Amino acid sequence: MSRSAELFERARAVLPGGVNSPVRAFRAVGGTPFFVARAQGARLTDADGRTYLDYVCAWGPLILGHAPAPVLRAICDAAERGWSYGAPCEAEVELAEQVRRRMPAVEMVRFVNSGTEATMAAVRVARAATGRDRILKFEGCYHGHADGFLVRAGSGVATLGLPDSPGVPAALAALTLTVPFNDADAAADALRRHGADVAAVIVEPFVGNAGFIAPEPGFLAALRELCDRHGALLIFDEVMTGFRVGPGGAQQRVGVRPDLTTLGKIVGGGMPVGAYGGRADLMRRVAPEGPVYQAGTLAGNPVAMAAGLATLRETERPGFYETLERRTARLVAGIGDAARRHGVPVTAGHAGSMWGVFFAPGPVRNFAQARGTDTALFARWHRAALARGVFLAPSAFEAGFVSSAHTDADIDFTIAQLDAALGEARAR
Ligand code: KE4
Repeated sequence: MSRSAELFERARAVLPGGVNSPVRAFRAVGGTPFFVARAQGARLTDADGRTYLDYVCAWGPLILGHAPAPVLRAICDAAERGWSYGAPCEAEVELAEQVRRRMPAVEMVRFVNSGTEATMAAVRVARAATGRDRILKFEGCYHGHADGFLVRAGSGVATLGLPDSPGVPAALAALTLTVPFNDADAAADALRRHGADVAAVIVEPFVGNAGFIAPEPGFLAALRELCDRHGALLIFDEVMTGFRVGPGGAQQRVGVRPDLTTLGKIVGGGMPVGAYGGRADLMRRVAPEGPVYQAGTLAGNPVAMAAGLATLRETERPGFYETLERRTARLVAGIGDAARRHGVPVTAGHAGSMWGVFFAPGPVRNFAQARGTDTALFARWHRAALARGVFLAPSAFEAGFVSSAHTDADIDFTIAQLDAALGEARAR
């Protein structure tokens, strides 16, 4: 028995499913998850000494790859000054100023410990500001595991094929309206019927939790216009896209200004950080300046702030995003070419260094179409890729990522391995 298998057996005795987050259990792709012993750059090494080129990148935070020297140094320097103060420190202010500089729509920001906390709090602010209770989300979008969002959600909810989640009161779920992504007419119709009660429309501007699905031209601008027409607030959930699809996130890439933005992942450089922010008039409602309560023992943690600051600083190097986007485009094109050579229908796309592959002729413009793709082939491809040393997200309903640690040689190697893996997967 491998060391990972031994660890997984031990883990399942004390951790539900043997993991601390469902998607890590490989339920959708089969096989036993490997346990990581160490990680460096673009590679993970498991407990049995096997190494993998990593395209999960901790589900998005590691845009610089694993343990980049500047971030490691910042973490160590910060930790030597103590690692939890329970009182404000300069790093919190610095990171907030960096976020505002990169995303001018985020006039004020509050740091929390996860993307889930960020979206929970952003919706609370929207409900307080509008006096309304309903929210509108899009099928297949995942905004964390707060009750109101576990309605036709993506990511692990979709991966495990869960209809929604037990434990969410029907009365609460009823406050969440859902319509298909990329369907502005459906959103308009929902707001025509319920607009007077809708506090906010929350959207992943580029979907990464139903697989990768890009917004069609005009879709996000239409949501902006609909929110203005119905007095609802527009929340861009940029936990995944923030600082990933471009220096200023999706809102800069598509030129649509949300009222509130949620962040996570990259903003903490892989340490536990989430953030919500936006219009100052809305954020000034947050305690202690206003009455909307939200708090957190470890919020603004100095080591996490240092990791976020060092990460954002590295992404400002000349050509950083251009190089990432070029390598990602090459990877996605290589996968598409391989699939066509194998006679496998494929729909592949990317935005910046966030990418995804569906085995279907396409287009895949929403979650229903994503669910109609060949997820069984994806699962076989995942396993064959893993055996060849390439770690893809263990679900067709997740996105992939490229980091600045992935070299052109890594991309070439990956294309060759994924080509062979697809040939094997198709043959089965
Ligand atoms: P966290 O609470 O996991 O930090 O963030 C929730 C969240 C909110 N919004 C978006 C757009 C997200 O992608 C996420 C979390 N993403 C998943 C990956 N699909 C996290 C991975 C996991 O659940 O283990």
